[in-house]
Amino acid sequence: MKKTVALGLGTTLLVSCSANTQKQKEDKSLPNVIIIYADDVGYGDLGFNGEKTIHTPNVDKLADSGMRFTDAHAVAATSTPSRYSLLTGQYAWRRKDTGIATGDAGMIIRPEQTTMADIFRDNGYATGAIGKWHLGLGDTQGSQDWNGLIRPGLTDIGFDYSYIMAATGDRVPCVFVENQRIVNLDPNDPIEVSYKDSFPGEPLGRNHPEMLTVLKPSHGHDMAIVNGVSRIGYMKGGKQALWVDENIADSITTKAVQFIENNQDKPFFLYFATNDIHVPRVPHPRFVGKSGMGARGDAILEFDWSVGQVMEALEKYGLTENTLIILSSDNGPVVDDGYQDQAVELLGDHRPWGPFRGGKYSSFEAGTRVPFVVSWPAKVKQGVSDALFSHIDIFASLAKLIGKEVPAGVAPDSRDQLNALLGVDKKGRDYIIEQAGSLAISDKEWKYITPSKGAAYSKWTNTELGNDAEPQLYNLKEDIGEKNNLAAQFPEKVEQLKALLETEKSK
Ligand code: NG6
Ligand code: CA
Repeated sequence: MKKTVALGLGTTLLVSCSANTQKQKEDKSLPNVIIIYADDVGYGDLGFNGEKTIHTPNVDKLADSGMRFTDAHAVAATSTPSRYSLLTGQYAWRRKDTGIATGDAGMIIRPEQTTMADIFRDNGYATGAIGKWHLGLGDTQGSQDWNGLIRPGLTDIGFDYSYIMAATGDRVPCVFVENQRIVNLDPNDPIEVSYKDSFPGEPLGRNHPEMLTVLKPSHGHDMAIVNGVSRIGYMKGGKQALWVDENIADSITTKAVQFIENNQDKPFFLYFATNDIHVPRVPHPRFVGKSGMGARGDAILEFDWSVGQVMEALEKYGLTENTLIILSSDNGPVVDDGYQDQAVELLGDHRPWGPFRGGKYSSFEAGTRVPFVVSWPAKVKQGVSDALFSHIDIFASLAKLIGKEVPAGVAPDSRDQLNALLGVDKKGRDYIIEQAGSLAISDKEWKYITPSKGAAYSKWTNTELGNDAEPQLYNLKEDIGEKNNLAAQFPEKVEQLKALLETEKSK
């Protein structure tokens, strides 16, 4: 953007740098913003939360440099609804189509919606999304042109640059998509993707266990075979474009570092969503065996390495001081999520869920209470905050930070909690809503989980899902492990939280 500055004596000077670059240099309140969004990393999976069982020096250094939160929550206990809510500021449960997405889902966030990235872009920031996407691409399920420009795509929802995995590591297509085109695709070997029908002649995990030389499923994941690992969904062709699982962290981290390098002179917003530690966990050989905990622990070390690379890049370009980093996870932890990777056998004393009950998929606390760090050396003090915080508020808080008014109707559920985010207000929200099999609401002291007909326990993932046909009420102050259901003893508290939730639902 060129800006004409009027000088005295009628002279005009053409200033070739963007207005915001200048603004940033003068005004330290306009920082770069990076959201490092881990996948399935639990509250207890990182060293800074007191876990002595795993060594995460880079993440711990980041936590030491800023504010560590003890009561911060992803919006949901699985990926798609959490990510949808984070980027749009709307609770995913307001929409029916925000459950765990297939790899050929259409764009769940529609171009006409205003995302967090739009807010940054409209304010002169360079914006990028790198890593796991899992929010659909193209218009409708199965209609994408995987061999051409995939539209609509991330540029339609605020991201200037994108280098993404369409869904998850365990879902086809197993390729990177850069600026809406599959990377390294040979036009003579077009790619086909389906979540309905298998492709004749293509071997499937369920029929060819002998081809599963890298990982075998423990449940599900018995369709397309890519790199000796069977996945969810069917695909054919595109051989040259297939990612190498061992190199995913390297590939996306390299792109994140490049993005920082390319945009070092202007304010940028980077959504860096790691593949670690989601299944299939196939870390690079340099991490294999290093945690003593098998692939899951090694993937945590790989995540830590990625964080270290980002921090190093900021240091190198002199951006550490004025870059705000939010590090968190999309949902709580799971140990066996569908592959025989020895995560269960080698877990030892490690407690991915920390002191909380449940895990990924669960209405109990470990479903959404996730690691959360905010580092911004120029503004955020070092310390610990017990503020009640939800990812739903990151949208409005960051908009406030960069001085951008959120237009009416945009991010309807997101509230300005900037002071909590920056560690100044140690109280945070009055209440948060957590989404898993059913909705739960917590005012920090009390938590109410709405009755649900869902299973109480998943034997596949060995998770207590938190579902119960009866209302559940826990006192988190005295019973952090949610062991004693006090609903019968405190009916008025149940009624109060239930009414609050109903009011939110009717909005
Ligand atoms: C489940 C998958 C699990 C994981 C999850 C989504 C099976 C048996 N399990 O359906 O492996 O992919 O979906 O995880 O297929 S998330 O973190 O992206 O929400
Ligand atoms: Ca996840």
